[in-house]
Amino acid sequence: MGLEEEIEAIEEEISSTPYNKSTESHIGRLKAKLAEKKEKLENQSSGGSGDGYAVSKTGDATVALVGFPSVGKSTLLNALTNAESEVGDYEFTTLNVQPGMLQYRGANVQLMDVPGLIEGAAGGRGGGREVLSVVRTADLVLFLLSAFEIDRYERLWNELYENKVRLDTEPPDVTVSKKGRGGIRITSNIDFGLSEEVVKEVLREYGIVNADVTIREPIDIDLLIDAVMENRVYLPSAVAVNKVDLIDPTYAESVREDLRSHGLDPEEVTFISAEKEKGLEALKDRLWEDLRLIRVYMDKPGRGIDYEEPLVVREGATVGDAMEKLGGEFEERFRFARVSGPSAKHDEQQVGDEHVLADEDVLKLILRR
Ligand SMILES: Nc1nc2c(ncn2[C@@H]2O[C@H](COP(=O)(O)OP(=O)(O)O)[C@@H](O)[C@H]2O)c(=O)[nH]1
Ligand SMILES: [Mg+2]
Repeated sequence: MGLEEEIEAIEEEISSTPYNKSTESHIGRLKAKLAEKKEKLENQSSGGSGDGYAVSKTGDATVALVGFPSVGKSTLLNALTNAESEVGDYEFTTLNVQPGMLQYRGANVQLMDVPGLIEGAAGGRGGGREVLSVVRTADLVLFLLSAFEIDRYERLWNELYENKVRLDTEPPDVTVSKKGRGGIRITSNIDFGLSEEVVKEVLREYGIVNADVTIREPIDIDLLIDAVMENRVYLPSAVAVNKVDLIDPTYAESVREDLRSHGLDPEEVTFISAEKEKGLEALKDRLWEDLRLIRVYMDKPGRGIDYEEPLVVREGATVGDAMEKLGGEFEERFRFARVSGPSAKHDEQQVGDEHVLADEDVLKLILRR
């Protein structure tokens, strides 16, 4: 039996086995085995070369633009960035990854237009694997949907899930520290929803026989597998609905209904027309928010405050992080900093490198000579 048949057989067995306390361990083992086999299949079909799609990450953040062919990805990229992406009336106009740089509030946000993510992409068909590898390295996934095909959201989401991209969720709060001996010891203050036997079965399936396992939140088998496997990526996502210029006002409510029926809140979605350049400011704003970027204006000795080209860092960044982004030498010569603006108690507050910055702070570094 080939790998693909083995995978199918396991999938079949899982779906035909009723889930209850007595079958839980068995299903746990099957799911672990399935994840393992899929991994193996992927490594086989990747063939090692991985050519052509290595678009390097540059700028302050990267957004992967994900959508079916012809939803308007190239049109949007052209409207938002300096890239020239081919726009076509037919499917598959974008065959390669197209990067473009969006300048917004002094930040450089790299937008990646990736070829249509089609069903089966996670299995390696249609260049989907390369698409997915680009997505995995992004800081945010932007789903682009056509107003007329909202239902495709689920298929896109599933492709990403299959490729171990977990959206809008934190890693499961489970730690597994492998040990030399002592068997598997499970510690938890809560009823985490699985029997200890299942946890052990799943771990054993991955060759873990000695470990301290701490479970701090309710989990299921899939989350447990996520916790054990180290190759899951956790990304935020946003949704834009394109081609709204074609929507008749009377049809708008049915689009909102469509969104709700696919688990999307219409209030959280950005409605745009890439072609008519409508809604693009709201979209940029949305990306900015979701990427959690903040601007820090540097007060440079002798040159004053640079409001033109802010240092762009992530929310939660400290003075130390800012220095790291500026480049090495500052950290070594750092004495203290003076901060004015939203994060400061008063103007020119003296702070150390642990101080957490906020959007539109003014930062002056006081360095040793
Ligand atoms: N009416 C309308 N057409 C659009 C819009 N955005 C894209 N299109 C058209 O949809 C087709 C496919 O667009 P394209 O950007 O190539 O889609 P891609 O395959 O996702 O890159 C082209 O004919 C575009 O002109 C829009 O907002 N409104
Ligand atoms: Mg295109």
